[in-house]
Amino acid sequence: MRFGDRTLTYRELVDVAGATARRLGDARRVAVWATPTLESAVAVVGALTAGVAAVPVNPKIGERELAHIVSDSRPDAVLADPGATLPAGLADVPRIDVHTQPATESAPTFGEPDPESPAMIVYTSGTTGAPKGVVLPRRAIAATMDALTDAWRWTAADTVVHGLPLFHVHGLILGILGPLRQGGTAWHLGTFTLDGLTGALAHGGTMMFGVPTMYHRIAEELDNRPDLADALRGARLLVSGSAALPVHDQERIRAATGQRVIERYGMSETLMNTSVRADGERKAGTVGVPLAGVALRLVDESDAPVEEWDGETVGEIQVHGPNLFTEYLNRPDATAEAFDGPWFRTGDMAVRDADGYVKIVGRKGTDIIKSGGYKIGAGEIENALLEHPEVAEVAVTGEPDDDLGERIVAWVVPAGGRPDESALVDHVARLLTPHKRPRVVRYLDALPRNDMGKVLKRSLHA
Ligand code: MCA
Ligand code: AMP
Repeated sequence: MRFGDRTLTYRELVDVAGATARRLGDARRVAVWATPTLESAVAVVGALTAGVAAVPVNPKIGERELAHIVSDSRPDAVLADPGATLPAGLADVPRIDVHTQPATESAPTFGEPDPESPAMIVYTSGTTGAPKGVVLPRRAIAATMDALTDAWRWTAADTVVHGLPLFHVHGLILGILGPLRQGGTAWHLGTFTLDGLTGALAHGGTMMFGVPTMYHRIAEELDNRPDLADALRGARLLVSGSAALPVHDQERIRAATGQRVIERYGMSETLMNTSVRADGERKAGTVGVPLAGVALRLVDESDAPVEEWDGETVGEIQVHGPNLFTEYLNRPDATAEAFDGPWFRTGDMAVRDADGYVKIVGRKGTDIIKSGGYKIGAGEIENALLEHPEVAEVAVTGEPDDDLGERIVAWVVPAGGRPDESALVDHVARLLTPHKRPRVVRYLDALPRNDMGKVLKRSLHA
């Protein structure tokens, strides 16, 4: 495992993660202050070793969102880099500093916990309310990893390079645990930069994981960066996920490097569902075919299966398989609503080609925004803005953005005079998290509403 210049061999990781595991005692659940550091990765491997569920927490999290995660998940401790300053919202949670110096004591042995026991709880936004804790059992993580091993011809010879955050499935489960499952190398860049990426791919990286915003930034720079183009050309596999990769960016990367970036499609609740296979046809604009063990169907509005594989008939994607989560923590109502029998309702709308390739065409509702690969619920931002004294009414939408995929727009009816845009932006960043801040604020005298008083979001952009 490598973060910048700091590395741990497998032998060393077993020692330091084992030492961390030993300190967890009879904890049931621990928070991990998920800075992009070796300490965070060791904390998660330590918790997994001990069979204690880990709750990764965004280190830029705002006070309201942190309070929710702490009260909802009730961690017995928080694992952190000794150098990290923790916010007041964690003051009542015992802190365990994670050390990465291999110990001299012999490694303890831990039994393998029940495959159905929770490995991780990852918080994800919904259309309304505060984020929900997705309980991921060990079985789901193992199943998704093994399906990707097959689809990507992923081996111990691979070094995965990325600069993804460690508090979501993409960066943490795929980007750190994935390489460990293979016996290969995880190389985290600390933060995503084109220089860091170029250096890592030129010095042994064989695979890259990124969100479309990262590939867009690569595509924008390729003409000026022959070193970056060379580094990408030498990689075995470039993988994009978390949001749709525009065909235009994929084409620009292919023209400059000869590499066709492959897309895979997943969700916090389902881990990975589909992928273009490393050894399959690399069709642009599709998320490939269902992974081994994953059953996938499209359904119409009455949940009846759409049988056409004609590339035209749109349906909602439903999935089931060993890759699925167990439940939303403390939310049996939301868990029940998310399923149709064994089938999980993804809310993603898609078509299927004659050869089975899935193409995502949109989402069921307007209230989920994907910005920079982060999933953001319009409702949580609206609630935060309504707490601002200068806001009378508000609607939040996403609109297309070349860099972020979608940018968050807040449509505000002021309570009195027009509030300062940066005050509203900072208010959201402080309460929730910086990546949920509106990128644009537009002021209106009134929101368009239907006869029932419901805001007509689609007509806002018109
Ligand atoms: C800006 N900043 C602020 C404010 N404005 N901080 C406080 N208050 C403000 N008002 C700070 C930010 O915190 C950040 O700090 C810096 O300014 C730049 O912010 P931003 O413009 O938002 O960042 P960016 O550089 O444009 O980020 C683009 C990104 C990022 C790197 C692509 O969006 C990203 O990492 N996305 C990955 C999302 C992801 O992993 N999603 C997976 C979930 P600083 O510079 O210090 O950071 S989906 C998933 O897991 C499923 C299973 C799947 O399919 O993968
Ligand atoms: P999250 O809940 O943050 O895990 O985000 C999951 C959502 O990301 C999915 O429901 C999709 O809407 C979206 N997503 C993930 N991968 C892709 C992809 N390759 N193409 C389009 N959308 C994607």
